[in-house]
Amino acid sequence: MSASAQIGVTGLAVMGRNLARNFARNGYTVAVHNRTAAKARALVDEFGQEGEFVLAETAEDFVAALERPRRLVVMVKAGEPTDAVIQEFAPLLEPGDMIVDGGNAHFADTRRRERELREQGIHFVGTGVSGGEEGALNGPSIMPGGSKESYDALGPMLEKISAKAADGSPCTAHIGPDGAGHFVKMVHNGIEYADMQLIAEAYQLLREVAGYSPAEIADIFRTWNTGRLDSYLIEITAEVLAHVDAATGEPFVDVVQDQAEQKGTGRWTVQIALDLGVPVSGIAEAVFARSVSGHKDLRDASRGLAGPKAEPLAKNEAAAFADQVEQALYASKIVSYTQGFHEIAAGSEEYGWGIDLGAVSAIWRGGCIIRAAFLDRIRAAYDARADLPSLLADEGFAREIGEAQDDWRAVLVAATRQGVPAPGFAAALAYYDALRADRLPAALTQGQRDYFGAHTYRRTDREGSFHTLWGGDRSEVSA
Ligand code: NBP
Repeated sequence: MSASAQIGVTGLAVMGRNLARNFARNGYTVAVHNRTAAKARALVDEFGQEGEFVLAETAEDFVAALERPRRLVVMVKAGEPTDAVIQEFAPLLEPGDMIVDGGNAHFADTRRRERELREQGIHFVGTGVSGGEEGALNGPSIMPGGSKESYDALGPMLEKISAKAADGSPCTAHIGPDGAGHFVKMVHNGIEYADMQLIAEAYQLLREVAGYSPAEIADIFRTWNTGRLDSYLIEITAEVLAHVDAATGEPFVDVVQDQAEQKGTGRWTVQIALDLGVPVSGIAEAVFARSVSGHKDLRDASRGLAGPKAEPLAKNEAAAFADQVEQALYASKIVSYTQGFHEIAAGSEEYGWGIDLGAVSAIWRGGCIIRAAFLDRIRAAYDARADLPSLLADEGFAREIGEAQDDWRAVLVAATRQGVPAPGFAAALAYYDALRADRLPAALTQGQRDYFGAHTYRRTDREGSFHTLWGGDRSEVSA
C-alpha cells in the first residue's frame, strides 16, 4: 500500500467515523481503520463520495497508508482499549510519528503514555475533543496537548477541521505539553456539569416557585438566549422543555425519569481539584446533584420527610421572580467559570504546562458543549490582564456579580422557603461571600485544631507559629 494518506483514524464508532469524514470533507486523504474491519468498510461504502478515504483492514496496512511523519488519530473507548491500540501500533511506527488520542482519557494516563512513547521518539498527543458526534463531523472544539513539534505538524489540520468562532478564528490551539489537553478537556466537562446543573435549578425554581409550565419556561429560556446567557446549553434547554411526548401528550420533561447519569469527567474534575486544593464547590455540587438524583432507594425512603408550608408565588409576582432567577443564574455561572479556570491555572502551575487561559476561553467559543457568548468576555478579561488571579478580579465581572447579588440572594431565600434544592446557586454564592469576607471562621478552625492536635496557628499580629497549652495553664508557646 502506498503512503498517500495525510492522516489516519482508528476507532470508527460515532466520534471516529465523523472525525474521519470531517478530515476528508476538508480535503485530506484519510486512512480509516477499526478493530472490527466491517465498520471501516461501511464508512467507505456509505460516505466514500465525501472525500478521499484509504480503507485499511489491518494495522500494518493502516500504518503503511500514512505519509511520514505519520499522524494516527485514535478514537476508541478511553482506558484499556487506548493502551491496547497503542501497543498494537507503536511497534509499527518510527521516530517523529504521532499518535493522537482524541478519547476522553484521564490526563494522568496521557502523561504516562506520552512519557513511554517519547522514549521511542513517538509524539503522543493527548487531545480533548468536544462537541459530540455533531461537532466531530462539522467542527468540534479541539484541545491538543503534547509537544510543540507535534502541533507544528498537526495544528494546521486541526485548525481546518475545528469549529470557528464568530470572528472566524479556529477553536483549537496548542494547550501545552503531555496531559495539558486532556486536563483542559476534563475541566471543560466539569464546567459543563455546573452549567447544566445551574440551568436545571433555574428551571425547577421557575416551575415550583413561580408556577410556570415547561412550555412557558421554554419561552423564558429563549428570551434569555438573546441576552448575556446566549449559549448552546440554554438554546437546547428551551428545545427540550418545549418538546411534548408523542405517546402521552405530556411535556417530555415530565415523562423522563429524574435520575441523571454521568460518565466520569465531572467527577475527575472534582477529584483532581481536591488533590490540587482548588475550591470547585459549584462543579462539585453539580456532580453530587446527579449522584443524589440517582439514589432512588434513598429518595424513596425519604419522600415523607417534612417540608415547608410556603405557597407558590402569585401569578403577578412570577415575571419579576424570573428576572431574579436570570441574575442568580448569571452570577452563579461566573462563579463556576472562575472555579474552573482556577483549576486549570493550578494544574498548569503544578505540571509546568504554561497554559494560556485566554486561549482556552477562545477555543471554547465554538464547537463545544459550553460554547457561549460569555466566553468572549472571559477572553477579553485575560487579554486585558494575562495574570488575572481570578475572574472575579476582572472589573467587568465584579461589577456584574455585584449588581446581581441582591436578586441572587432573594432567589436563594425563595428556594429555601419553598424547599426547592438549589445547591449550585447556593455553593456559588457561598464561594462569593467567602472570597469577599474580611474574616472567615477558619481562625476558629485553627484554634480547634491546635486544641485537639497541637497543629499550631499563626497570629495576625506577629510572625511565627504558635501553640496554646490548652491542657495546662493556657499560656502560648512558639512552635
Ligand atoms: P466508544 O467510546 O463507544 O468506543 C468504541 C470504539 O472503540 C470502537 O471503534 C471499538 O472497536 C473500539 N475499541 C474498543 Br471498545 N476496545 C478496543 C480495543 N481493545 N482495541 C481496539 N479498538 C477498541 O466510541 P465513541 O463514542 O465514538 O467515542 C470514542 C472516544 O471519544 C471515547 O474515548 C469517548 O470518550 C470520546 N468522546 C466521545 C464523545 C461523544 O460525544 N460520544 C465526545 C467526546 C469524546 P469495535 O468497533 O471493534 O468494537
